[in-house]
Amino acid sequence: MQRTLVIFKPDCVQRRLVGQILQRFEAKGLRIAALKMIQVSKELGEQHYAEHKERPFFPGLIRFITGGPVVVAVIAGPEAVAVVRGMMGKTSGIEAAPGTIRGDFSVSKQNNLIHGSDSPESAAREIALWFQPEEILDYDLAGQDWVAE
Ligand code: DGI
Repeated sequence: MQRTLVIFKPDCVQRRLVGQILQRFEAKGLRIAALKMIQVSKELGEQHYAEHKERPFFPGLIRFITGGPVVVAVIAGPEAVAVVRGMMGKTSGIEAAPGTIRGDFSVSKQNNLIHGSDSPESAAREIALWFQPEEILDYDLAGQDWVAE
């Protein structure tokens, strides 16, 4: 069982797509381990995207991620990091394959609806940044044996 951080970005909330996209993760057989809506501060946005600090798009990216509320989740399941990345598709919605979240709902590189951690190491860092340990729940799901062995 692995955990990954998923952010339903401000464009996702504004376009009323949170439910539809969250549903894809549930239908896949992944599990919601934590979920909340927050207004991202400039400080949190800059910490989250620290690796892009020197990139020309960084100021716009911070304006975007702080531009409206987000829904943030910890999603858990077998190989959850890679499974969620695959479901998201390429960064640019123009290049992302049909059938992926970005491929189906985005035509933008910045307004690409969703963030998913890119490695187990990033997931650990990002989950600690966005959630307190007591906000993340471990629980049994009825019928789990029918989802994965
Ligand atoms: O992990 P991803 O979200 O697929 O992509 P990433 O970690 O390389 O970049 C983080 C976010 O930064 C991405 O979701 C959108 C934004 N971004 C990345 N490259 C560009 C960009 N935004 C603009 N405007 N232009 C870019 O080239």
